[in-house]
Amino acid sequence: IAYFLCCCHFPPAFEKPWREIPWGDLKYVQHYKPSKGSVKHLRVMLYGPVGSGKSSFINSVSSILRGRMAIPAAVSAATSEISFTTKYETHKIEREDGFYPLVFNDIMGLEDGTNTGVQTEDIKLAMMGHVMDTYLFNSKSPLSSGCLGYNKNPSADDRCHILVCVISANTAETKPSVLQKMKTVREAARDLGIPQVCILTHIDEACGITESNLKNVYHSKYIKRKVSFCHSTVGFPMNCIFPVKNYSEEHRLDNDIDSLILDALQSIINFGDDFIKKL
Ligand SMILES: Nc1nc2c(ncn2[C@@H]2O[C@H](COP(=O)(O)OP(=O)(O)O)[C@@H](O)[C@H]2O)c(=O)[nH]1
Ligand SMILES: [Mg+2]
Repeated sequence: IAYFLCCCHFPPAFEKPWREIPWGDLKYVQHYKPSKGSVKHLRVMLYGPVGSGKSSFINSVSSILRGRMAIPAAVSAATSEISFTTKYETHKIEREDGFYPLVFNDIMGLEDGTNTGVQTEDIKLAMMGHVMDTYLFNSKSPLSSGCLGYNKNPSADDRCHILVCVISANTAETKPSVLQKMKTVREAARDLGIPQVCILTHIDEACGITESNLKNVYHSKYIKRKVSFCHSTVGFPMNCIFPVKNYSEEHRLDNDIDSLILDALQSIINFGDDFIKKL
């Protein structure tokens, strides 16, 4: 159906890709160390609407780095409207000698309405490192100083070093109230000087020629339109928006899936590390 839609509305493909097809570098990610010795790990915070693929992105990165499928973060059913992740949890990725110096926080999805989903106030506190690991977000009342789960003196490791907005290329449109919440989160990050990138997920489901061959991603006019949309509506520079396909139903690793994710991850690490240098 996606292919049909793509084809009906406009010719689906550019002859020349509009961006070079990346060959993400696994070694770069595997050998990364925060450039400041006092910082144990680079902390990546993911936010975005429910079902956009935040947990799947963490799982995908984990699988790629471990060289096999891994399921550390619970993935919700595709149709779920209510967010599944309510706990503020740091996801670490194992390696032979311990853990990678790269950790992820998947905050509860941003939902429609004011009393559902995680409150943007809580997201700000989390970015500053004030939310303790395993804290259960309460969608009715934000965390405040003095509460259990409030970290009064966050270390450089507790802070978020890069914010990643996760958007699905396969949803018709994001509700205005959710867009508004996303804007608030971005503005808070901007005020804290935290760098930001955007990943555009579900590119397989969204576009037929990309689904049939992931190498077509930068040939697809449909995906380019989605990237331009993120640029104009959400305000990210074009070169900070990365189309990816998360692992969802595959049983084995795939080079093309890995490449796109590693390409995004390399920028996530570079920008995050720039922030660490300034701490
Ligand atoms: N086809 C496809 N499915 C995806 C992709 N990313 C996530 N999914 C699926 O979308 C659903 C929601 O993903 P999840 O990671 O739980 O979203 P979250 O709410 O943002 O954490 C799950 O069924 C995933 O398997 C993707 O890039 N392509
Ligand atoms: Mg999730």
